[in-house]
Amino acid sequence: MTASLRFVPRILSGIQPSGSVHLGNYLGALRNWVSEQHEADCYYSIVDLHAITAEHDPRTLRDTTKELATVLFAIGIDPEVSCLFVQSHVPEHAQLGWIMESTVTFGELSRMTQFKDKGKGEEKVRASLFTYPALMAADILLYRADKVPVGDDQRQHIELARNAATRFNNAYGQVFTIPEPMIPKVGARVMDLQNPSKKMSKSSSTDSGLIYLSEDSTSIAKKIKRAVTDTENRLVYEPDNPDKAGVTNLLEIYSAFTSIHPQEVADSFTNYGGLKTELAELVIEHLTAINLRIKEISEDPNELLRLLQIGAAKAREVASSTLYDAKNAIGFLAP
Ligand code: ATP
Ligand code: LTN
Repeated sequence: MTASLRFVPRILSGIQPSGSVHLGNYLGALRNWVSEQHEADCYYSIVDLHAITAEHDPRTLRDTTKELATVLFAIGIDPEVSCLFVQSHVPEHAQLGWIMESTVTFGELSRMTQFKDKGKGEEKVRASLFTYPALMAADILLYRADKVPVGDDQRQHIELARNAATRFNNAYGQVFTIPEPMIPKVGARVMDLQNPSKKMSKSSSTDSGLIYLSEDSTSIAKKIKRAVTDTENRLVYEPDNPDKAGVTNLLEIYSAFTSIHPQEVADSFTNYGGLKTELAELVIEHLTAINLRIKEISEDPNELLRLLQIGAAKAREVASSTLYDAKNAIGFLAP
């Protein structure tokens, strides 16, 4: 009898411990991390090296790293199935990061829109914010990942990782797998509730436009009720109409939670108030369950650290083997 061989894809993704997890992270990326666990060989990283590309406070970084690990286990990352690790526990990332900085060009990095948005041409901006996409390429290529689940804002970075892998392979030999982005159809870009022309972001200056995964019900209801819409009170789904950005965002969040097409959601409500009330109920129902798990996991911090150590050991097995191949291909003398 011949065993049927099924190709199991490798997945790698990352999230920065730079603030609390919000609905954009969840609907754009993290939900997929959970659902992919039984379909693929998954490696998920809390990318703390990326979190020091902007000004930061060391104590806060340690706390948000633990908080993020807790949230990831709470939403359903299963340590028995997937590998969840902290990036700085796996030193191979920084080493391959340098090799990737020597693979991509200044011109390519200069074209990254995220740098242009966050760096704003300021003199004080950290050099690592500029080179960060090279480190992100290393994060992905170390695991020879086939797919990378991310929100739409990361599309350009994945393209850079693909170009870097192709260039390296052509120059020095086949070492890396060329990764594909995995971007959800709905929820790929959740917008700020107060400023719907901007994506919901941890680094937003005010948090009234963000819904955090650990937020309480009263505050969620209040934020959704106050979400900016428009003065027309015409409930239609017009994703390309910038004047309708607020209501489009609410319809798309509703759709992401229910799998009902945003157009159909729009047809089923007569006014913004009704849509907001039901959306708030949906979000609260979903997040209450996650919050209960967060509380349970927070009761045993040592267990959390133990699970992260196991994750790092598993990640290093794969990462060290790829790094060895890359160093050898590029011409470094083996010690
Ligand atoms: P910042 O906005 O400060 O850069 P962030 O909120 O984007 O931080 P990250 O750690 O950079 O958080 O992103 C984690 C994942 O969440 C990435 O895959 C990213 O694409 C996704 N993501 C972030 N914001 C959104 C959003 N508003 N809508 C959909 N996906 C998002
Ligand atoms: N750059 C990403 C976070 C990130 C990442 C990664 C995502 C760092 N390394 C590897 C996917 C794969 C961000 O800012 N959201």
